[in-house]
Amino acid sequence: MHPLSFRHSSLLTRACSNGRTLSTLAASTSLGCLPPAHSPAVSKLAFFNSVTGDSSKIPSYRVLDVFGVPIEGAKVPEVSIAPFASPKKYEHMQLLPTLDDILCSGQRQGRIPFYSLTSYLKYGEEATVIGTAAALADDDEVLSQYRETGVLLWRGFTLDGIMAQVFGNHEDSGKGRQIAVHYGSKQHHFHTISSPLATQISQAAGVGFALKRDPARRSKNVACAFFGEGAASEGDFHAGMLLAATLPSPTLFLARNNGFAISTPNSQQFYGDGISARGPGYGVDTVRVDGNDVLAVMNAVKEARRRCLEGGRAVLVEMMTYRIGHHSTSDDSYVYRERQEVEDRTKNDNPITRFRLFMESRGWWNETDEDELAFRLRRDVIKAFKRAETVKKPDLKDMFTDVYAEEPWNIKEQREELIALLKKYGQVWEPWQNELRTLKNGGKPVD
Ligand SMILES: Cc1ncc(C[n+]2csc(CCOP(=O)(O)OP(=O)(O)O)c2C)c(N)n1
Ligand SMILES: [Mg+2]
Repeated sequence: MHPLSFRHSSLLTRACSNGRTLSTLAASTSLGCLPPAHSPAVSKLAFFNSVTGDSSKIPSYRVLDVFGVPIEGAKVPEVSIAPFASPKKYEHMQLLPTLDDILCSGQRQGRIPFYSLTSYLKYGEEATVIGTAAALADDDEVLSQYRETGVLLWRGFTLDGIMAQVFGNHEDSGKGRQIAVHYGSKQHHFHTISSPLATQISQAAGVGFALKRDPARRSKNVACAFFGEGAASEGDFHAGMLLAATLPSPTLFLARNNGFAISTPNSQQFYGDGISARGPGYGVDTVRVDGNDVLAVMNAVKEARRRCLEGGRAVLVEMMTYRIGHHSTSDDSYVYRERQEVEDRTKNDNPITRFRLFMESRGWWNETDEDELAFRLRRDVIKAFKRAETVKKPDLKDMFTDVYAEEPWNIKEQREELIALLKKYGQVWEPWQNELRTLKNGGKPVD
């Protein structure tokens, strides 16, 4: 589809939009208008259940077809004309499955206790993440779900930083207190990930409002909430959209619609036309985009961001993709979907292949580049993995700090109990002695 079109409901727009068409309609129908909605009165009883106004599905904006060829009328983003910009995107897209491959193997080997929820595993949602990262300013505030590690890496967060978090060693800024893949970095404007689904969506509306109130950042930065279509079933989605639409605030809602919420397919998640259909309900400019087309995602998010800043209000982008990997290391998706379906999607609509074909057609990439990249990424990820394995775990006392300004009685009680246990077993019981040796400061002092 071209050009890129953000839409309110055409049905509602036709009927009466912000009073603009009110006088014309009122004059032509002479039936009046219902305050306060400026809804023109009509004599024909008609129900509606479509934001396109004609019951058709909301279209998806696309630049490249599945063979990496720009579709007729599509605008190839300027930045990709520069040969150096596209390989950067491609490298980051390739880094994600490399990272997942090695970390998932590490989890299976028992070298890390848990690796979950990033799960690109093979190929999947790289275009949604890297296309967005490339379209945002590096200091836009990002509140992610858990599949958006690529944004952090795009902004320069290091592989050592990733590994420190996953291993929970003392170099982790969260001091090893978060579950794996729950990254966060103030420096990279990436808010620490929370496990309870959708909390980031309403928080983003608050962050957007804070940006608007800050003279130094007003009209310069947006707050972005990434979320899956499953998370959009939570009340927080509706609270966040309503808040950002009414206050209003420059908040960019980025839905990754990948077909599943763990084992629950889309058909059991919603009955309407995906997540896009909900945007106009909140008066929010909305676009649906082919999420496996990195250039389309980049174009759409750039324009969405521009609208956010210009109007100081919310915009919704729904990125249509497919979760190729299992949900996490705790999931076997072949229990609830056909292996063939996954293989077909991998083969026929692969975001990495599509972009690679595009770059090759421009003469920016070839087989040698591909081999060199694969070798380099694997080498770098393994090196960071092995290094993190040798780094000490955080100081034991960090377990009790940073959450409360003043230590509450129950935390004090737990800390004192640990001190007593350390005195009793720490120097004499071998399993404790071994464990304490892996900690910074040998597990001392706790008090
Ligand atoms: C409030 C809450 N309910 C349930 C879960 C368990 N859970 C973790 S991920 C997930 C599926 C989310 O699906 P979606 O938002 O579509 O994201 P995807 O994994 O597909 O990227 C569920 C149900 C949770 N973490 N929090
Ligand atoms: Mg999903």
